[in-house]
Amino acid sequence: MIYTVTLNPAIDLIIRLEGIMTRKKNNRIFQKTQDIGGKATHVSVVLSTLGVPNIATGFIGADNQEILLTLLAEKGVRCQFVSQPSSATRTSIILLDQSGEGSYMLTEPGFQAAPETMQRLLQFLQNNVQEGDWVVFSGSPPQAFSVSDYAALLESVSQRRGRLVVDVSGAYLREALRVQPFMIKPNEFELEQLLGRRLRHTREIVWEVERLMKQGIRLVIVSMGKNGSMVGYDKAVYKITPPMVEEVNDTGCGDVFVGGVIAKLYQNSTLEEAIRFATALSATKAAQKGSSDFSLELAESWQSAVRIEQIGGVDR
Ligand code: TA6
Repeated sequence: MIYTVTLNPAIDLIIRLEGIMTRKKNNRIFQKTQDIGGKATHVSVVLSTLGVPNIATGFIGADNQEILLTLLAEKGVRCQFVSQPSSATRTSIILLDQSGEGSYMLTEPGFQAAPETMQRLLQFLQNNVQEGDWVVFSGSPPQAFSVSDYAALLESVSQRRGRLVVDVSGAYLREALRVQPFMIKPNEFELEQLLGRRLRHTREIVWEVERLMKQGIRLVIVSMGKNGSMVGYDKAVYKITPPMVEEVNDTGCGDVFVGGVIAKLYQNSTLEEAIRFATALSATKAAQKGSSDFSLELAESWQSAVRIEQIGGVDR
């Protein structure tokens, strides 16, 4: 079983504007839609679409939970969130104009998780996670969520010999490295934040991927948007180049990538097969209007356009 943990889910409000967004001008909206947000929720959408058994959990604000739970149910996702009373699940506003330059994302902080809510999630993981299960922590924790609480959730999985996947930033990522997750997926900025310095050349990223693998992280992925990703696995480091696509909405591409990698590895594909598929699937997400849409059909045909080249390795 795979559990996806979204500690701060969101309802994405996708707003599409006529023309190019301009200050001091009436920027007219021509489309407004709601979609799934919060990162690990997107991973569950990919897993459910591919028929991989998974449960979406985490925290959810009771006041408006039906909106997100309905969106997830429509995508076939089985949910067991910890619902916090008198709290609202936040909104992430995704602004898209017609410049083709990518989205603006405006995210609310969301509600603070009460101690009782945290304990309920911890109890859920302790009662359900079994050896060999995957547990995916993806997305920012709620405001004021302590690093020690985050560590307690990770430890509860490690103690049950679950396979940890962590896609988070800052102090939470630093804490996650301590329990040696199976997989991490920082983007370039999050990796620089972790190191406290800029990474100006590809070679520097390769070195850091090699260093993280030496620290015991089995699968290190550094996502680089439309420039693809750097992947470290089994002592080798690969540069992954995605197919070129006409971008409609870049929101959620990283999460679809994570879902694609996990789904394929769970189904015993090789790493190359998993990365090739996930890169193509993530590219199809960029070509869709929503936050959680992608195309399996397009991904199948785009896989051959994904370039994978080894550019480093721990023993090279
Ligand atoms: O990665 C895409 C996305 O999940 C959006 O759907 C939006 O909800 C945002 O990221 C939330 O990011 P955060 O890091 O605040 O959890």
